[in-house]
Amino acid sequence: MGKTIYILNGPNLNLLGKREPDIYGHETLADVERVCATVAGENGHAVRLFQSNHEGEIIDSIQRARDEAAAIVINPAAFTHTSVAILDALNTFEGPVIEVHISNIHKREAFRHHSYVSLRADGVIAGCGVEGYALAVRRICSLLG
Ligand code: DHK
Repeated sequence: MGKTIYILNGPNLNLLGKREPDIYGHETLADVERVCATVAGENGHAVRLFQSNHEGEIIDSIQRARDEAAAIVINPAAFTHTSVAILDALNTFEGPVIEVHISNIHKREAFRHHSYVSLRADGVIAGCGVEGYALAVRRICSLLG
């Protein structure tokens, strides 16, 4: 039976396509949603994409995922490097979690090299542009079977 995959996005990703396109590219979050839905659909699953600039709202969506989703793809954006609360929320979720970064955070400033979320993530994709989301959904689909 088809399952739901949550695609969660942190601060400033609502500006994807307009924000620092040299780093984050020209595609928008709507493009990300479309590609993720296609990959999930090919495997009989569905996606729900959510973005917030507010840490608490991301935590609320992770808690909702406990009831509504079989897996999570998350780009926590800047909260990657700061949020123990998002890590704690992800630790309450039982399904697979893949962490995505559009840019290669390891090639950037030192403060971006550490990720709290990686302590929970089953896989991490960085530096593949927005294509990283599709790769993450593909991986989730093979984990879900
Ligand atoms: C997005 C952000 O907004 C940054 O704060 C992260 C991440 C990197 C990305 O590459 O998708 O450091």
